[in-house]
Amino acid sequence: TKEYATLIVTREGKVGVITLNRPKALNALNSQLVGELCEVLNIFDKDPEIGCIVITGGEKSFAAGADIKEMQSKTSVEAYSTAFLAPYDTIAATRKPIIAAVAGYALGGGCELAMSCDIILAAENAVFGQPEINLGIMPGAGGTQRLTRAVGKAKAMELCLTGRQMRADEAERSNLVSRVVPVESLHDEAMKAATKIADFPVHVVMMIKESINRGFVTTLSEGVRFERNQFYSLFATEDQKEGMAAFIEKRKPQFKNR
Ligand code: CO8
Repeated sequence: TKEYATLIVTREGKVGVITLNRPKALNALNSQLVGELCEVLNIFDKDPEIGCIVITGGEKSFAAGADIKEMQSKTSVEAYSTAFLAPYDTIAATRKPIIAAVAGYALGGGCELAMSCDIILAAENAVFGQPEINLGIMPGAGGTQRLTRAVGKAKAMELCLTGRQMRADEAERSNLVSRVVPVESLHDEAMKAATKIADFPVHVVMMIKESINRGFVTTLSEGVRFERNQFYSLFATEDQKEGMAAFIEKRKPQFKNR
């Protein structure tokens, strides 16, 4: 893989790992980092060898938000005409699952980045928040929307309106994160989950992700109908025949599309 200025990109088996790497700025998300991140996500998404993606940061900071030094002098005309935050749509549009493995700060755009992923795994020292109000702005990359869907209105309002930061245990209680693990095992736990996912047929994994996400943008009955049609379509696949035959023959399935 090519070298990136703001990321460390590796492949561990079928898992693509992206480590945000601007430690001196606590991984503040400048436009170069976000551009590189989108580029790598596109590469992994298209690569048939890759079944799952992990995005992580450092031990002290996952990402401390958008780069304030870069944003400071922006005008609203500039922000609008260059579609400043549009790259965030690329992250959410990635079709393969992304695990955010979060240690330390996930603030502002950092919290929004984690929430654009599919599973958030938190280290015990993780801190989540939308502190934009302290800067005279508001969340701009989905914070008011995704945080509310994850933790409910009262807590999202409180976090966005006061800028209060929430620690890992509270984030777990509030359903923002799937699990909390010790800092030193964050990488291994993320890799274990990602490897497990990447060993399943890629098309099934992608369909499950798409189906769950569809539920957020449509009604329950449309979501259920969408799910059902995808379910039916899987009976046209070799992996369905293999998966069920293997169960009945009491052996491990040898999936094709993985
Ligand atoms: N942008 C730029 N630089 C930053 C940022 C940031 N968000 N966060 C930290 N840094 C820099 C500091 O300026 C400092 O640099 P220097 O050494 O040159 O002074 C270095 O990182 C270390 O930071 P601190 O000395 O402040 O470290 P502390 O351990 O004392 O504090 C904190 C850590 C609490 C995380 C503190 O750095 C902080 O409050 N950071 C800002 C958090 C914040 O407000 N984030 C929200 C930003 S706004 C935003 O995200 C809008 C979302 C829009 C969508 C996203 C688009 C990409």
